[in-house]
Amino acid sequence: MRPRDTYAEPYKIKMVEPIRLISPGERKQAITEAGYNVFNLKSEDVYIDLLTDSGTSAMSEYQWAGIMSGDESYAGSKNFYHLQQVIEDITGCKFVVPTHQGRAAEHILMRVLVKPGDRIPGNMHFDTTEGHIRLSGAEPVNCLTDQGYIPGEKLPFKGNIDINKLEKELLAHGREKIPFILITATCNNNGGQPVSLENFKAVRRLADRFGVPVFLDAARFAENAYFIQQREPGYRNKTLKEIVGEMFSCADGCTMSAKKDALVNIGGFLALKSEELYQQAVEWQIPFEGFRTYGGLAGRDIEAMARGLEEVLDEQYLENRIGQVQCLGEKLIGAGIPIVQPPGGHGIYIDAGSLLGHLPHSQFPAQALVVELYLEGGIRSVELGACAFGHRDGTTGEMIYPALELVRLTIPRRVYTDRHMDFVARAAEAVADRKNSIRGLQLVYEAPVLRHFTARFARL
Ligand code: P71
Repeated sequence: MRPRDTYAEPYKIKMVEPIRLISPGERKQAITEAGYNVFNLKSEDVYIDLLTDSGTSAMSEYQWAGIMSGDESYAGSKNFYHLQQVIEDITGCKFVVPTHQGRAAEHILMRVLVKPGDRIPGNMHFDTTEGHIRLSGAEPVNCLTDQGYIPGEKLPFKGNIDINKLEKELLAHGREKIPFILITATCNNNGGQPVSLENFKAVRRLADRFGVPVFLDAARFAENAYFIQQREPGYRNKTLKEIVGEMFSCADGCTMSAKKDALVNIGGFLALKSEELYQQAVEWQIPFEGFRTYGGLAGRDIEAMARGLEEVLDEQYLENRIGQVQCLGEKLIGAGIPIVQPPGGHGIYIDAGSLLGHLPHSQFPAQALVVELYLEGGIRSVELGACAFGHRDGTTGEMIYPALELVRLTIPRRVYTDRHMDFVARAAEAVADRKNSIRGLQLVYEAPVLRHFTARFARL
């Protein structure tokens, strides 16, 4: 990876979307009316939107040109065949089930393979995956290495599965209860941390011993491959395509939210190596998503997805992408702001529990920081702490809090420049400078499930 100041973005800007920083008074009014929950803000009241990297990418001229060649036939659209060819070329999976987004691919995979009482081990399942596993009556089992949970631990592959934990799980429950293992790469929930190829291979060997298939949650597969090329001994001179090929050689298929590394605003797919499984998947795809060649998407969206997948393994694109995230991380560290280390692929996760050490979990320190970042600079970030992950004990009703109080600054792909990132870093620094005067929040409304999307707060 070259130093950030020795190169510039590998693209120039052809179209711009105006953004505006509304006044401090207007921001105060907007966040108050939003019940101190940034999900309730109008995006026009946001200056720099770091809520998610999902579906927020800027498409290229090649993708936009593809939009104009959408074949909107109900069956047999040429765009589907293009998508299939690109996916097979990258992943070796011959069979492609397009879906409206990633969670729909998860839904179909669970319908086909999971029965009540099953267990699905992985490094750390994403929220929607965990939701679908539970909806199938099965149990998600996170086998991430212990170091993966420690924010300050600067290891290269903190997304890795602990092979001993996985082996114990396989020995205890076996193939009868474990329909597959799922590797999420990069691992979103602990900071966008990559999985090494050594780990992929070790999981595959272990899975083979027990006759259990391996699937990949490939939402950020290209970013993961870039980290392998940069960090794993022996891969510096391999192309990203070769590395991705090796990653997928360890898997029987994947689910994909194309809203991330396929550089599109909507879309997803399930890709499979087995024709038999594919036939079963189509039986669920048709009633829930649509006919097998469009799966809930317009032909033009499928074309943009195929073209995004062709573009995302460009080394200069990934260097700039990962470099931008890392650069923001270094600026925050320089300002004394604690973050999850090392910076991950798609965002910076601020350790709000440690920054706002005077606020207990019950006063939502991460959410308080989200609010302050908005008030300071119109920046929208997302809370991954007591509100998103806290829940009540089934019997005692007592609150159980997560170990970490994090705020994610998620960077959309090809959207913001380094000057936007400088602005974000300066705003975060200004908030950190007045951290001791930041007050906590109190919940005034919470939904029974997924409360962070609709919660409302009051300031203490
Ligand atoms: C992110 C998202 C989007 C999101 C989804 C749900 C709640 C909040 C935010 C989505 C992922 C993901 C991984 C690893 C599957 C999905 C679902 N991430 N796997 O990080 O990160 O994909 O949204 O297309 O259904 O903001 P989908």
